[in-house]
Amino acid sequence: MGTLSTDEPTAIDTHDGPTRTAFRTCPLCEAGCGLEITVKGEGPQQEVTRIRGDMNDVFSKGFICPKGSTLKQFQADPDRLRLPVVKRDGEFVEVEWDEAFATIAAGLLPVLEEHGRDASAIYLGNPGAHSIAPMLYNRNLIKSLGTRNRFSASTVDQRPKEISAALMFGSVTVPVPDLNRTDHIVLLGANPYASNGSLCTAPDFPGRLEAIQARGGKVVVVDPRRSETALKADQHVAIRPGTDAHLLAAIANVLLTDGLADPSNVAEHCNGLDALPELLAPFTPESVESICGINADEIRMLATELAAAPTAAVYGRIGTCTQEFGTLASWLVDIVNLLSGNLDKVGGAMFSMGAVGQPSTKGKPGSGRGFRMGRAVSRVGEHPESLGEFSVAALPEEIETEGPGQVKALVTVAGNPVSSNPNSGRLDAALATLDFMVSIDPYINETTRHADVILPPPPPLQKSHYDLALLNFAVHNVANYSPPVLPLDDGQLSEGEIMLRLSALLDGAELGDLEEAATTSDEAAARAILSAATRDEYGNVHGRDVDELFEQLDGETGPERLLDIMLQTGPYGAGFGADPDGLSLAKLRANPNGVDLGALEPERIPDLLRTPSGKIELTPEQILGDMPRLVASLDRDWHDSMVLVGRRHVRSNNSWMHNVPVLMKGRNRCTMQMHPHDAARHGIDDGEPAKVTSRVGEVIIDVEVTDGIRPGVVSIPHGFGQNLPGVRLRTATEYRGINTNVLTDEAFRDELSGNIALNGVPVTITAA
Ligand SMILES: Nc1nc2c(c(=O)[nH]1)N[C@H]1C(S)=C(S)[C@@H](COP(=O)(O)OP(=O)(O)OC[C@H]3O[C@@H](n4cnc5c(=O)[nH]c(N)nc54)[C@H](O)[C@@H]3O)O[C@H]1N2
Ligand SMILES: Nc1nc2c(c(=O)[nH]1)N[C@H]1C(S)=C(S)[C@@H](COP(=O)(O)OP(=O)(O)OC[C@H]3O[C@@H](n4cnc5c(=O)[nH]c(N)nc54)[C@H](O)[C@@H]3O)O[C@H]1N2
Ligand code: SF4
Ligand SMILES: [Mo]
Repeated sequence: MGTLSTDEPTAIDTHDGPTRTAFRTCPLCEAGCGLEITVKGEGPQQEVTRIRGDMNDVFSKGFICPKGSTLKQFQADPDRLRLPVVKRDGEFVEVEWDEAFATIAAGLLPVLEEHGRDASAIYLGNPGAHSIAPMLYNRNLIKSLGTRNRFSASTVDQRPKEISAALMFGSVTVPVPDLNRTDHIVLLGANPYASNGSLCTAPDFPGRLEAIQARGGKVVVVDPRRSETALKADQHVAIRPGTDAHLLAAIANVLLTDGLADPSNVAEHCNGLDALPELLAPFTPESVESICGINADEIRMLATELAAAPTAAVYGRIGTCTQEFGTLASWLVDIVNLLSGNLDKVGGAMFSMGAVGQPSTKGKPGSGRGFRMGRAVSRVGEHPESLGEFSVAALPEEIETEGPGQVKALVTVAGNPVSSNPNSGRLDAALATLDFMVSIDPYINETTRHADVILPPPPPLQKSHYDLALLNFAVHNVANYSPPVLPLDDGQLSEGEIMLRLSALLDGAELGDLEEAATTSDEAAARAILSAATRDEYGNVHGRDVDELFEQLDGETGPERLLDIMLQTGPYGAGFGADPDGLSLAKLRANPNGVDLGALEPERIPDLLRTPSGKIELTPEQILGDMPRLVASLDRDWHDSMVLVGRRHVRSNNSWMHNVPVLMKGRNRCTMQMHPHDAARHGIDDGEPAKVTSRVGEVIIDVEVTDGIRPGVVSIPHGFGQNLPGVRLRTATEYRGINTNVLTDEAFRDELSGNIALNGVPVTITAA
């Protein structure tokens, strides 16, 4: 464990002067950069005058991207909702909080009473993973709503990786590339120069890649596009979309058949090692080369170099997840890391240890109940559940299809599924038919325009922050808490309070009692976490009295109280006095630039395993069950259609930062990239519009002709196309963009996980 400073903060200068400096982790992407924020004035007159990278942040050390400083613009955005809005005669009207909750009680509760709880659905979006209140209180809301129809952005994102990791290791414990120490990295389907990384928390990911090169290592990028990251890499492998599983299976096969595999460091903790050669035998470099569009010698070389490098890590992200063979590709990333001798080793694929703990740090080390999925199926399409949710593929049909359990009411929290989910035209139409919809969201956008009530959370500068989820994927162990930079406005509710009051309403509390009921359920949440901790025989407060511990939490309430408990009972925790040097919220408050908890530790296996066998399951039955699909695809004609993939830009963040003028300046970024050969074949010139058609939809978009994309592939970024009736985003709606998810298809998905294949979508293109 690293050093814990107990010095009083010197930089947070909240005393009487007119200018002070505050520190806050940026919540916009997974990098979690530290921001240094200058605030002028006092009381309600306070104003943020400057935001820059925090040079003293223990993790980001001053790094910041163009989005980080725009928290100020977000705060000031006149389109951002300050008060709830309710729809009256088709128009949104601003109301006080009490009236908003009364409107929900009058509109939502009767629907639930008449049709039952399963006539509702909930959709949880991405910013909820970057915001402390949804992280802590989404579960209350889910429980209070009491519906089986639970959805989130995870099934248009990382669900395949969560499943493959949980099947192998027994809980959602995802290895991350040891960026800081590796000699060789292969990135598949990730463009950290734009995204700043994902399922791998690493502020200044680009700088960390350049440092690998500077120390004589090699960076290889596997991507159908010559992305910003590919441009800087030592080698770019322009793979055909959707064929990463084929490539990785062939690499694993070469490691096995050429005697290059050396999993000795973890072999004794593995089940299924012996089965791998036969399972992977169909995937030779020769059998996959024309499918992947990568020649067999290059595939062999990728394998040889992985084996030969002193340390190496393979990292797969969104391109490997949101595709047809997402779970197999995700599984094979870890198989290749393991076979090349790099799993759980310094410089290889390692495991983070977040300070709030995770399933792999709780309970008995070395084994557990393991992971189960498919315990329920959705009503209409019989989509299997995973991690308590159904695939978003099921959402539109659950709303459209009559019968008992038809979804008639929807709650969204930090989500914009009309923008982010597949076949968005269908979902958009379905949402218009709902009896009632509530959104916790700061904007009236593509999705929330269908809501009857929108409850706006305070903006980031007015709320506290701790990356509960993302620090479990960090390339260096750190902990960092940020208090709100600015106080709440008069009468404004915190996001936690909004969520708890909505839960209380759903639990049957009277309108006049919501505040008190919220307080009670927040206390119950704190006691529940304490109680679980005292029951953990291997934890640091085992056997202690919940009341005694609860008394010690004096002073903190809400998310802070829950966070304090999690920190104190976590792997570095103070344990309510058990270890005076350990972590607590007080310690984090005293260290506004974060606490360094040290480099990732090797040899976490077998302790972190939570499989019933106490082994890494290399060939779980679900994976074996999905392999025939991959084998069958070897005989498919992969050349018969143009396919669509996505991309991200550093100045854009999914669907919801397009209202920040400073980020939207410059040339149109919502273009379709197309190779010159394809453009010529289709008779389309650079800058001209093209009509793109898929099974489910059609768009017209400007073409950007570039040799930076594989022939046969076109790329359109997601998150654009705000220009719909009723949307109140003045900058975004003026932008020349379209929603690519009009084209993506809920029927085209990774069958095992239900994750949508947003990449590799067959499309037809004509000049428009
Ligand atoms: N074609 C294509 N589609 C994609 C992707 C792709 O690569 N290609 N990527 C997918 C991925 S990885 C993801 S994660 C999803 C994202 O999908 P979603 O999570 O559905 O959508 P976002 O665009 O992130 O929209 C977030 C919403 O949260 C609101 N919001 C912002 N901050 C807060 C806050 O602090 N609290 C609350 N309550 N609300 C807030 C915003 O106003 C917005 O309405 O999109 C997916 N869709
Ligand atoms: N600036 C910015 N940063 C973001 C976001 C954002 O919208 N903007 N979103 C955040 C979110 S929610 C997420 S999940 C992360 C995602 O972070 P990343 O995983 O890094 O996602 P992208 O930047 O979209 O890069 C994905 C790359 O995969 C390639 N690709 C597409 N299909 C395939 C395929 O079949 N195989 C392979 N090998 N490659 C393929 C694309 O060409 C693209 O270059 O980014 C986060 N950070
Ligand atoms: S990379 Fe940019 S958006 Fe992401 S956390 Fe850092 S400053 Fe924020
Ligand atoms: Mo995402």
